[in-house]
Formats: sequence, C-alpha cells, structure tokens
Amino acid sequence: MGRGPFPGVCRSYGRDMSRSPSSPGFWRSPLRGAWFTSVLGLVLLAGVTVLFVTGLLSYAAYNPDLSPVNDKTPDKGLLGFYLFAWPTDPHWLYRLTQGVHVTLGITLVPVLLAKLWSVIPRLFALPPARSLTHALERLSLLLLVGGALFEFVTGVLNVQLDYLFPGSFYRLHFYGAWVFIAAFVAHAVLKTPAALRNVRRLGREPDELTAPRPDPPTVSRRGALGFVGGGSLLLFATTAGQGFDGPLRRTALLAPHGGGEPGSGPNAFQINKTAALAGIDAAETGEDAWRLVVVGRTGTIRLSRADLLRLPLHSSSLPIACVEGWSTSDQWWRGVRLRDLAARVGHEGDPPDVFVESLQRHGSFRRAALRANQVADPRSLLALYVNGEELSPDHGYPARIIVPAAPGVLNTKWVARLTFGDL
Ligand SMILES: Nc1nc2c(c(=O)[nH]1)N[C@H]1C(S)=C(S)[C@@H](COP(=O)(O)O)O[C@H]1N2
Ligand SMILES: [Mo]
Repeated sequence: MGRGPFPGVCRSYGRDMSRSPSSPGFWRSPLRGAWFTSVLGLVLLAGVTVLFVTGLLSYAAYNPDLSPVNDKTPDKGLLGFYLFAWPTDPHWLYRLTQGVHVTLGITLVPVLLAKLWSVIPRLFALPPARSLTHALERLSLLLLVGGALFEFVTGVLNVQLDYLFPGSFYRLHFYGAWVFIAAFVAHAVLKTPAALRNVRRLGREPDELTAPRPDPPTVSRRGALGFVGGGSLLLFATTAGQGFDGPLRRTALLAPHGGGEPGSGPNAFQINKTAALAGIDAAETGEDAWRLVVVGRTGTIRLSRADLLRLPLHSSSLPIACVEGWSTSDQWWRGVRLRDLAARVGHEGDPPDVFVESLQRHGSFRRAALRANQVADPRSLLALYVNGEELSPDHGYPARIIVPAAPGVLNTKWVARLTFGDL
C-alpha cells in the first residue's frame, strides 16, 4: 500500500483505505473463501451447461430456418450452425426441455447471486489491470458477470411479464447467451481444476478470497450454503408446478400462468392469449362467416367447419408447452389431420411444409411455419374439439393447430389459412 506514485498519501490515509471496496480489509465476511466460491461455481457449471443446451434446443424447436416468420434472429449467421429438424417424438419433448430451461433458470438465481457475492472483492480489486493478460482476464469477467445477469434478468422478465419485449426478447436472450457462454467456457476452463481442488481441501487454510480481518462468524459456510440451497428449493417448489395439473399447478405461485386451471370443464386448461386480447371477433368465427382457405399444388379450396366435420376425424393426446415454461398435461384433441388437408390440395403421400395464418390481424404468434415432418405426423391436427367439446373461443375456435413435441407458439389458434409447400 505504501508503494506507488503517492506513498505518503497512502500511508496517511491507510486507515481510510479499508473503507474503500478496493481494499481487501473492507470485506469482512468470514464466509468468503475459495471453498464457498468453488462449490457455488461447480453447481453453476453444471446448471448453466443444462440451461445453454436447453436454450439452444428451444430456439431449434421454433423452426427458425424454415421461414422468416418463425425466426426472431434472422441475422444470426453462423450461430445457427446447429439447427436441425425438430422431431415430433417423444410428444412431450418441448414440455420437458423448456420446463427444465425455465425452472432451472429460476432455481439457480440464488446460486448466481451468492456466487457473485462471494467474489465481490475481486470485482473491486485495484489496479484494474496489472498486465495485458490481466486486463483481458478482467474484461472476460465483465462479460461473464454482465452476461449472466443479462441472461437471468431477460429470462425472468420474459416469463413474468411475457410481452415486455415485443419481438426483441428472443434476440436479446439469444445473442446474450452466446456472449455469456463464450466468457463462461473460458472461465470454466481456467477455473474448474482449481475449484475441484478447493472443494476437496474443504477451505481449511486461508486463500486469496478469505477476508484478511474477518468479522466473527454468525453462520458456518455450510450453513450459508444451506441458506442458498433453501432459497433455490423455495423457488423450485413455487415454479415447477406450472408443468403439472390440478393441485400441483396451484403451487406455482411464481408462475404468471400458474394458480390453478382457468374455469372448469373440458376447456379449462391454460390460455396464453384470450380471443378478446387477440382481437378475434365472434362474427368472423361463426358458421356463416368462417372459411378455412387451403392452398397447395392443385390450387385453393375453401372449407366451412361443417365441411371439415365431414372429413375423417382423428384424435391425439398432446400437451401445450409454452416457451415461458408452463405446460398442460396431454389434452384429447380431435380434428382433421394436417396431412389429409395437404392431400386435398395435391400433396398425397409426401406432404411438404405448411405456412399457417390466423384470423388474428395484429401481434406476434399469429403466423407460423411447420416442417414437413410435423405435417406428416398422423397426430398433427387441425383441431376442432378438445376433450370431447368444441374448442372454446380462447383455445382457438373454430380451429387450431396441434403438433406433437412442438412449442406452443407453433400451435396457431383461430386458423384461417394453410399454404402447403412453396414457403
Ligand atoms: N393466433 C394465435 N395463436 C397462438 C398464440 C397467439 O398469440 N395467437 N399463442 C401461441 C402460444 S405462445 C401458445 S403457448 C399457445 C397457447 O395455447 P392455449 O392458449 O390454447 O393454451 O397458443 C399459441 N397459438
Ligand atoms: Mo407460448
């Protein structure tokens, strides 16, 4: 402290220096230490890896490479290198991957905060950079900490306030994820070996994270970890229920679409946007007004709901699974197979992709493209009934799409037009 350009100044202000966050003496918690930080770091290593993979899967599940309408990050370039045709099996696939993504993300919030708290003295360390390598290391920490906070905050806000970022949430969260993961991988490669050693050493000896002049302990390090774990458990217990039915859903206190099933009867399951919110007018869905327009190789046909009911009807038990992490159990849908509709406009046997448009005129999610493998699946329906009853207006009357394993966003409600092939 006495060295440097102003030795005298430092010496005379020596006492005050411990009031500055850049001085190690400023930080007094006896909990800080390599063991505590390493345990939290290893939990995050596992957790963030799962978050990243399930996040990438979520993006692939949207079929972004199929149509610009599905793609919220059209300028992603190389970052889309891994995209693949999202399968239709198992039919609960997106329910699982996205349920895990959102629930785990929320559960890890206390771990992330505790981890950041445990290394706070490092963030204030002076001088900001001792060398070029040190400067680069600190810059990577800025991306790591900033990226982590950014991803958790945008994720939680999207789940809680769903349409706070109209259209742009996906962009922010997607690009943010790549920046964050680059810094995260570098950090993990550099720190994991030491973290594993620290955990084994049980933090008995002081290390560079231990406070030089600690306050007396009020809780043990294990106790503090238990506190963090308890916080995570509480968040888990008040979130996970949004992927289940009945009493379990009522435990999802933190889920905006939790709190029990809406109403009662066959149509009493989660609704993401009501007909009123989507601006659907009952006059345009009535028997006289509504016609489904189907376009394909051999031209255009118009079908009333009565016409559709005269076609072979099929059933499938499929869930709705939203990007926000909530999902329903399997509902019993009944309607016309998408591949049968394709066949009626000249695509027999080997159906192509389809572009689906809703009656809804404004807002997101009113159009979506489905891939050929989704159209071909015999469980993919233009549903007219659910659980033995006509679709309610909020669930998409007169007709909606339901596809196995697909994100909710591809299950367009109030369908008006299907265009097969030539997307
Ligand atoms: N036309 C239209 N279809 C839509 C949406 C929408 O906003 N408009 N939301 C989608 C999303 S994001 C989900 S999760 C499901 C929800 O279906 P549900 O309300 O019947 O549960 O509908 C999908 N279909
Ligand atoms: Mo959704």
